[in-house]
Amino acid sequence: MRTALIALAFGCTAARSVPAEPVDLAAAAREAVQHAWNGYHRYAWGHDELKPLTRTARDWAAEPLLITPVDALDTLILLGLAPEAEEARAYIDAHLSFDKDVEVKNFEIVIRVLGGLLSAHELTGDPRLLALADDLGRRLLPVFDSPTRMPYVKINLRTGKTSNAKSNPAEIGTLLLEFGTLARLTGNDLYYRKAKTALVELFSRRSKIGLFGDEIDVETGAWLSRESHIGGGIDSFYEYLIKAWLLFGDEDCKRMFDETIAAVNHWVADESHDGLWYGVVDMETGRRIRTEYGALEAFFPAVLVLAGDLDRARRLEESSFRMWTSGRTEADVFDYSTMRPTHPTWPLRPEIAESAFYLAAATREPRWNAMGHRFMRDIDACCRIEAGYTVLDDVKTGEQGDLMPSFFLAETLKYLWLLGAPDAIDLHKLVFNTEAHPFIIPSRR
Ligand code: DMJ
Repeated sequence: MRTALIALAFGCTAARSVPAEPVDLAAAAREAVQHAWNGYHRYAWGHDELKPLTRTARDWAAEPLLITPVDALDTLILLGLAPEAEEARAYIDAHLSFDKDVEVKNFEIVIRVLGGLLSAHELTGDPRLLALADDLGRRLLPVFDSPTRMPYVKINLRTGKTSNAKSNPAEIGTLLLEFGTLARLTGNDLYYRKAKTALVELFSRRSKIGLFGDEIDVETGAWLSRESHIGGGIDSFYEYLIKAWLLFGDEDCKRMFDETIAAVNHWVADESHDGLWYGVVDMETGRRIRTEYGALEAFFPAVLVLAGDLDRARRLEESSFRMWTSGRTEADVFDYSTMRPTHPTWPLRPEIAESAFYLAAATREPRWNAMGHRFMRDIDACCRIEAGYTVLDDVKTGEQGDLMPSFFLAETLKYLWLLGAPDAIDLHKLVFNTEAHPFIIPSRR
């Protein structure tokens, strides 16, 4: 509370003295990882996430699933934080169990926990991490037992009881990288087939103009919302179509991606407001509904880079950066016709840094690294507190909330570090899942 008041009183850039240019972005991001990890370690160890303002812990359900350590483990490994990584790995090995009477969101558990276990297994060779992933994958399989074979939203890890048929393309179509990698590593092809079938079923429900809504009933297959965009509820579905092709060479996914990206660029892209943006349109008619973009949408330049469309990728990242610099950081929802936030929260999201990293890797242009400096500086100024980093409840005032989401360690700081150390990985040899967990491309091992 006190920190929030200080930020409000002085504006968050004045709340902490900030050097004009950090000397080294990779070093700054690595130090930030250490600070964030220390806060989690000190105040929330053994729990899912840290609440850094109150220095307490948050669990997603009645029993913790070690979300932060699992999500952060490959970041600790990649950044060379060996003692921290070893402690996290050993703790996960000894304490993580999925035999719990808890209901979880399939999508979140797949991208953060299944993804984190699989990438950490590939990086360390630890067989216990693969055994945990296999156990989790088996427990999650009943989600696909709907009349349409598209997954339910929630599942009880012990009983396998599923619930919530109201889903969306992101939650249905962001499973193939993890289940496919699990299939490859275990030899159990069922994992691949279930996730791929769900993706194909979803694709078969596209509108006549090739667009998808942002809510669908997985029991009836009927669309519950006709709003089409590149933001939350659809976003990573696009990402997995092209990444499943890159990771597994799946040509069906490439065909689905090519058709979809053409429709999105035709209908959803909006060049009428000073720069390239992507708004919200009706999936059946293409009629524009809102001029809203936001922090989640900022992942799209990365997808455009993977698609080889550097022109759109550059222009959209420049728009995202204008969104960022119009506040203290970026907003979750931003109206690009007024250049004002319509939903001013910012939960330490990674997407804008992720896209800057892909652009830097593809073009080697220094401006993306310069953007990374700005992101790191603003995050330090607005979100860094004694116990870690915390979300912003209002990017206009700098008012802080009380959570350090696990993706801040898994993604945001990893991508900032990579922006500063672009040669640390080879993007031709691995594919990042939507939570920034790297999977090795089997044909390039
Ligand atoms: C992450 O969990 C993933 O990047 C997901 O695809 C979208 N939301 C968060 C980060 O913003």
